[in-house]
Amino acid sequence: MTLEEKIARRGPIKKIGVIGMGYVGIPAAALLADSPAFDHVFGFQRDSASSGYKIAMLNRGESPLKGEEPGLEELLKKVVAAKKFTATPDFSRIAELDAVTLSIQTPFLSKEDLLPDFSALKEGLVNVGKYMTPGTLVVLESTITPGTTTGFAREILESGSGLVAGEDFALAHAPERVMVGRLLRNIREHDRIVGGIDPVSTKRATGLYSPILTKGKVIPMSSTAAEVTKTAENTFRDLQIAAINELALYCEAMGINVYDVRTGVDSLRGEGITRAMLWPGAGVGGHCLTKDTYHLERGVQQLGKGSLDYPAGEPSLYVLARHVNDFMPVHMFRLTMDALKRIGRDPKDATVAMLGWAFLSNSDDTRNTPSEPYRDLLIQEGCRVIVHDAYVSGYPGVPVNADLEGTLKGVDVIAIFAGHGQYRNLDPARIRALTGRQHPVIVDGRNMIDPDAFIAEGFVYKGIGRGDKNGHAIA
Ligand code: SAJ
Repeated sequence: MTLEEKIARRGPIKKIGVIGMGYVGIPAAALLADSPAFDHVFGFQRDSASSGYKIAMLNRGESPLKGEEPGLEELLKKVVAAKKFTATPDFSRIAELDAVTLSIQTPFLSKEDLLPDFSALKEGLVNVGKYMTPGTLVVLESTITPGTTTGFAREILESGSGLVAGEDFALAHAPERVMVGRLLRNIREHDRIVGGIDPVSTKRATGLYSPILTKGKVIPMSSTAAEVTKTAENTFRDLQIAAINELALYCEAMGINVYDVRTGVDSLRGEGITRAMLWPGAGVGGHCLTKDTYHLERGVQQLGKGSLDYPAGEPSLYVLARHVNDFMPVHMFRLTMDALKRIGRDPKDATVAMLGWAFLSNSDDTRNTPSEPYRDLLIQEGCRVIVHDAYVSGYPGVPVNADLEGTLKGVDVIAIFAGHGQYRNLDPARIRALTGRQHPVIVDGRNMIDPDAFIAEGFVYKGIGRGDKNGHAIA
């Protein structure tokens, strides 16, 4: 019997499992459970010391995700009350399911050696392989190295179940494309890349996602093409950010304002011309752009097997982009040191207030925040550093204050690292009074303030891309 026949005998997908109750798995499970197309969704979460607490919270209809996620709490309450969603650590329930998705973190152990840490994903796959039955659909939503779905994922599932992918069960990659703060909207409205290991698997996976898409549509392709699509879209975004960051560094060196240049370049529109210039800044953080380039690099190394034709001795453009973006917190540090030199302040006697610890504006997400390397450099230099972020309730080893004015009292330097709305209305006179300094320093890493207003108030100003202001006369 072919896989198609086994799936036809099983009938439409009714019972689903989502492994990994995090930023990707929780909203996906809630939307699938809320769909009239499906009967029940299990959210699988290991009952570990660090994250076992999520199980009870979810079964009370509460979201364990920090930060604003519009509509998520209401939806969880609804599907729990309707008995359509259950969170559980009991992986044996997989035996009764038609489809299982895996949304598990895939960080890197070593970016230099392109060595990802797939241990959590492999553990999830082992659990699926142990209990899955013929005709089941398995979908990887995590961002993975190209070749993973047809590679170790397939092997682990086949050796655990004794079944054969493409004959006894369907297997696909349908990468997540969510951003914190708009998880539900992104899943509903973004087009969904669905890549099966074969057309039958693609068709079965399409049946899983179509019912929860409102504006988005399914874009079918092979599983490897889907893996490259996801890693490439983040790599290209990172490259675009590196391009404008490099331009910002050039503009500083040439004494001009990168935002004038950006407005100019951006004005060439129409006739299919797009000059999509993104925004320069203090760095690139998050769980995605900071690693997906390395998944792509690893993929071409593994799948390309030496057949890549590329200029000899030249580094990968994408990895170079990573290095430029990783340099931006270092540049912020150098701007800070320059400014302290201008006022003759020894860094060992200086107090720096960092505004923003989250990697993204108006969010509480601190994964791979570019604020951390900057803080580390300052501390190495002997500076005293205090951090403000109204969204972030805590961070291991870094006290984070919610009181802005309290944070600014008696400091020498204010460094803006996140684009939180609160930092757009900073009042130069009030802040200067709080610092009690004649010439406080302000380093703007997110183009949040008007340099002239602060310079006129006696501040020493530094800004990413502001070569027109960074050498200003001190008032
Ligand atoms: N950043 C800049 N300049 C910009 C845009 C962003 O410096 O013009 C910085 C941000 O401050 C942040 C980092 O880059 O530190 C990442 O920002 P982001 O807006 O890319 O946020 P992510 O990483 O949460 O979201 C990305 C998105 N990918 C793409 O748009 C191609 C999102 O759609 C993905 O779902 C997400 O990665 C993911 O999960 O892969």
